[in-house]
Amino acid sequence: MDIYKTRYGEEWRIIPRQCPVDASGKSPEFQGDGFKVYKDSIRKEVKESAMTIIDENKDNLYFNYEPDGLTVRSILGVHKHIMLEDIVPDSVVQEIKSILGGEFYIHQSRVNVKTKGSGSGWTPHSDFETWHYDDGMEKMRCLTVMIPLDINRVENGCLEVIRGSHHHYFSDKYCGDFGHDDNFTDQKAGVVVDDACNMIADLCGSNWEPIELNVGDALIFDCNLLHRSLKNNSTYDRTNLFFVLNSVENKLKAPFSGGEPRPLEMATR
Ligand code: 6CS
Ligand code: FE
Repeated sequence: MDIYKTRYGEEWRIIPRQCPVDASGKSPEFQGDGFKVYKDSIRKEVKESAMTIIDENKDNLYFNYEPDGLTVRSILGVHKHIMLEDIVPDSVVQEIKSILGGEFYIHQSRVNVKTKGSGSGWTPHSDFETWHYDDGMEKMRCLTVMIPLDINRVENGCLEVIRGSHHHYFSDKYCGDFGHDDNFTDQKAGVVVDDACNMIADLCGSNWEPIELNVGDALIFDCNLLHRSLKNNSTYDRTNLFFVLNSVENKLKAPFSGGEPRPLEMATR
C-alpha cells in the first residue's frame, strides 16, 4: 500500500506523517523542529577543496541548468569524489545514524549553485514528496545534511523552512508529467501552494523563517520538512553542498509514479 500517495486526483491534501522522526529519541530538537544547525563544525576551506574536486571531475558529474539553459543550477553525483566523512565531523554522522535508526547510504549528492544576480529560487516543497513519487522512496527515513560553501543570508536566497512542518505531508493533486530535468530546473509537480503552506503553518503554529548560516556551519533537515528559497538578488554567490542520507532499510523501490526511474545521479539505486 502507498501510504504517501501523491500527484493524483483533483485536490491536494495534507495528511499526518505516518513514520517516526527520530528513531532513537535522543534528538528532541530535530524531532520537534525537523532541522538542527551545528555552528562552527566544518573546516572553513571547504569551498576551495570542494570546487577543486568538482573542476577535476567535471566530465563525470551531472549538470542541471537554470531555465536560461546556460547557468548551472545543480551539480549532481558529487559524493563519488567529495567524501562525506572528510567534511562532516564524526559526532554529526553519529547523530544522523541515531536519528535514522542505523546505517545510511547516499541517496543523492549535489552542489546547488545560486549565482549572484541570475540564480533562481526553489518553490515551497518537501523533498520526500518527489523522492517518493519519482524515486520509490517508501518511508520517511531520510535526511539532508547541507554544508554552506558561501555565507547564506536572506539577500542571497538562503534556505527558509516552516519549523515543525515535517509532521504533515503534502500530497499533491495530479498536475501533469514533466521531464525529470525540467522539474528539477523549475518544479511544477509537488509544489506546495500558498493555501497549503498557510494551512501547514497554522497547524505548526509557526511560519516561514530564514536559516542564515556561515561557512563552517552545517545543517541537517528532515526529508519531509517544508522548505523554499528565493532568487539570489545579492552581489555574491550562494553555493551549498548537500548529501542526502537514506536508511539502508529504506532502499528505493520502483517509482510510485509508475514511470521510469530518474538518473542515478538524482537517485542512487
Ligand atoms: O528532485 C530532487 O531530487 C530535488 N528537488 C528539490 C526541489 N529538492 C531536493 C532535491 O534535490
Ligand atoms: Fe529541496
